[in-house]
Amino acid sequence: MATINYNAPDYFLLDELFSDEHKLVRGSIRDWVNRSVIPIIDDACQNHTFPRHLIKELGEMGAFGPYIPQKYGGAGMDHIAYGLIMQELERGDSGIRSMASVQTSLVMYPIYSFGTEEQRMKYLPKLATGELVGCFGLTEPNHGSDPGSMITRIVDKGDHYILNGAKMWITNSPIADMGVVWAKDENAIVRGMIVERGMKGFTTPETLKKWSLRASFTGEMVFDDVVIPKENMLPNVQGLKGPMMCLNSARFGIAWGVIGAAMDCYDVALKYSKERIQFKKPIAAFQLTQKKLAEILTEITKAQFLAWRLGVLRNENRATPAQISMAKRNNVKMALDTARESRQILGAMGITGDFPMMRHMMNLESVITYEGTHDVHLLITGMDITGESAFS
Ligand code: TGC
Ligand code: FAD
Repeated sequence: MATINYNAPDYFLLDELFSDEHKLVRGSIRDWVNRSVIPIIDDACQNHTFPRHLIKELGEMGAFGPYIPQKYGGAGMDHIAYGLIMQELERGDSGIRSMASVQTSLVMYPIYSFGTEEQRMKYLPKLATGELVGCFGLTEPNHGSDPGSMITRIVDKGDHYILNGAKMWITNSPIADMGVVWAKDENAIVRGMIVERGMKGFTTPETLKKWSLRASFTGEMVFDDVVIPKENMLPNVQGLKGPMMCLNSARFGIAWGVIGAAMDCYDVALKYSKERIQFKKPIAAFQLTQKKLAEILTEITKAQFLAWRLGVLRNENRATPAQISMAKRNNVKMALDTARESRQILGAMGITGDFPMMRHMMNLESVITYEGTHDVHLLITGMDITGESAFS
């Protein structure tokens, strides 16, 4: 069943808190998702491929770098607009949202925040249109939750650097034209740099057989004595805080995005429950179905308010990393629980590709793992409130 007749749940009239610009951008992305994503997304997932023709359309829709200034090809909008775009894209599929959030938060953001003016002008406008696709290399085969222990290294050779190492689980690496990569220098300081496809010794093998985010490319980044020109180094940040600041932006987008997946599941389950007759009654009339629907809507509503308040704070440059962690953790778990519960309302029909629940549920298993696992975010909250780090 296509979800084009979508009724977005807004139980507490949150719409009244959004500006006309917010509603306009949300509406245009929602229409685009109805038109370009919903009709093809199940096939794309079944075929384990990202619908690459959507990249250019995403660029035209302003989904890449919405908060980046217009001078660099972005839309110069605020963080709530970014969040709403992520929400609408993830209603379509987490893989589509991943494409846009990696391009925005993990590629455009670091080049804008830590790059030179030349780097900004060279890459950002083309990333904004989708002419260039980027990726972000932080995780390594043996260093996931603990990126500070990374072993990928750069060595300064005077007029260039030599990069050696490997990154794993990298969204878009198999199709990316370039990547923002994090590696340690001779002094064990984390540095960010731009690596381009075609550089000798740089390969991006694809990760296959995923049961999650099937409409998204994932792969490795392997560096074997890759020559990195000096002008590709991001000069304006050093240390782990560089990649972590990118993650703040991406986690913020996820906290909003997953609400879209949950809203989709709720809307489909509610409609189905009114149409499906068992024991001569719509299943919506049974108390246990009502309990599921009422609890789902309650949790969606709480997540919507958390995201909205986080957006206000981020617009005022007051959102802390720990607040972002809490919102990412809470909202992803809410969306995963919603996908599971709403799938049950559909009974056997819920396991088919005619409905979106299983696809969202499988996608959300990645979302609850990447950008910091559920438990890592709990420990970040624990550290913030106790002042004690459970990591080291
Ligand atoms: P720790 O000693 O706590 O911190 C080291 C330095 O980093 C700073 N920092 C932050 N700065 C800004 N924002 C944050 N959120 C920050 N978190 C830490 C910190 O202040 C310190 O700075 P300085 O100047 O004092 O040196 O670091 P730790 O080694 O103990 O690790 C802590 C921990 C667990 C919080 C962190 O490493 C973590 O969050 N781990 C999870 C890793 C993660 O999220 N990886 C994501 C990879 S990218 C990805 O998944 C993309 S998916 C894309 C998609 O498809 O959508
Ligand atoms: P591990 O760190 O090995 O963790 C395994 C388990 O141990 C988890 O349950 C974790 O919570 C737990 N654990 C670890 N440390 C602690 C602790 N201190 N206390 C308690 N429990 C702990 N990375 C990128 O850099 N770029 C990308 O574009 C990217 N895209 C991704 C796309 C997909 C589809 C996926 C699945 C991952 C992607 N990642 C990416 C990697 C992702 O960020 C990591 O998978 C994640 O950070 C967790 O690392 P790990 O898988 O190595 O798990």
